[in-house]
Amino acid sequence: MKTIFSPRHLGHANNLELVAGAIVPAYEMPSRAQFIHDRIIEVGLGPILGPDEHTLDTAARVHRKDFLDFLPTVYPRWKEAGRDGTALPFTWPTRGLRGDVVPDFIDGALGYYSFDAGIGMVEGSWDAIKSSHDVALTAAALVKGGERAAYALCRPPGHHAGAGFMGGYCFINNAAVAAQWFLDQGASRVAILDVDYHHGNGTQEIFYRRKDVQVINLHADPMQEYPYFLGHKDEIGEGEGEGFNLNYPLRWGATFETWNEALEDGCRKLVDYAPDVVVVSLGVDTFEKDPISKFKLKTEDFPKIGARIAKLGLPTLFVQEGGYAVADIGVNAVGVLQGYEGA
Ligand code: 6XA
Ligand code: ZN
Repeated sequence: MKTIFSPRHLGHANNLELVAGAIVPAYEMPSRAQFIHDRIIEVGLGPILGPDEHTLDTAARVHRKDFLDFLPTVYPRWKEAGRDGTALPFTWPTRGLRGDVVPDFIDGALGYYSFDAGIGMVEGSWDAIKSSHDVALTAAALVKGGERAAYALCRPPGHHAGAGFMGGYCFINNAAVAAQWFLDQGASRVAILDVDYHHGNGTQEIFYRRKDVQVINLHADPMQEYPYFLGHKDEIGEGEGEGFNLNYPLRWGATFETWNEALEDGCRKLVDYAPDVVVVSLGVDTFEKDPISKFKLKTEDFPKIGARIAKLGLPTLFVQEGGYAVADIGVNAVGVLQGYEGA
């Protein structure tokens, strides 16, 4: 399997986030991608290629134009305000406040275009975000070009980013942009299978009223876990999209056995949908040693996930999302890909 990877992710570094009452170095750090990159070489998964430059035209079909215009301006405006370090929001337009007016000053604009403070940005962040988007589209083109599967080693990740907001380390929704690109290239239906520990609220929001993209999410129950405010079982899609959004919330402590039952059910629904292509939002933060999650998947389970996805018999694009047990992330993420290749 070919991997698309950009060293430009390295510019998105030294970020801070708020965890359990303290400002700490963000778990979403550059070494994550480097460990995966090195593991691909170690096991000889296949060539690692750089991305081609892509315009944001496809992104503009799943994201709001004003949001895409805002992203590259964040850090310059942060500096204009006399700051350095990490640009972070601290106030949001929740119930009872106005969510329809973008404040002029950067602090307000950051709150307007985000849903949490997990989106620290530094000088090189926009370039990394854009390269991550390019990685996804370049890998998608490989699949469209006839590869059975391809791996987009995206960093930063994307599945929490919605049409008009960022959050949870995510800025542009790479998987959503890739799904839209497949449709624009002639696919009739695309399925997104999100196996990250966290609910892909952004992906769900983007396609919630559409039937041309089926969104299947396996994740920790939002009653217990981030992002808390989306990901329940009764969210099935709306209007034309009714029935095309499937959530499998699982309680803390879920083992592979429990998790795999949800995967099996999701795969059956996916096969019924008969998509032309599958986009896998590949998070490996379901791992038992992940520092920010509470599922119990073991290293030996990850190849089984890849093998099950291979059994779908569909062209597959893997898009990297979360995973924070940095020393194990390479083995686990590449384990999924090896399981796919071996099946
Ligand atoms: C809150 C946790 C962000 C989780 C990001 C993630 N600071 N999403 O892994 O898949
Ligand atoms: Zn996650």
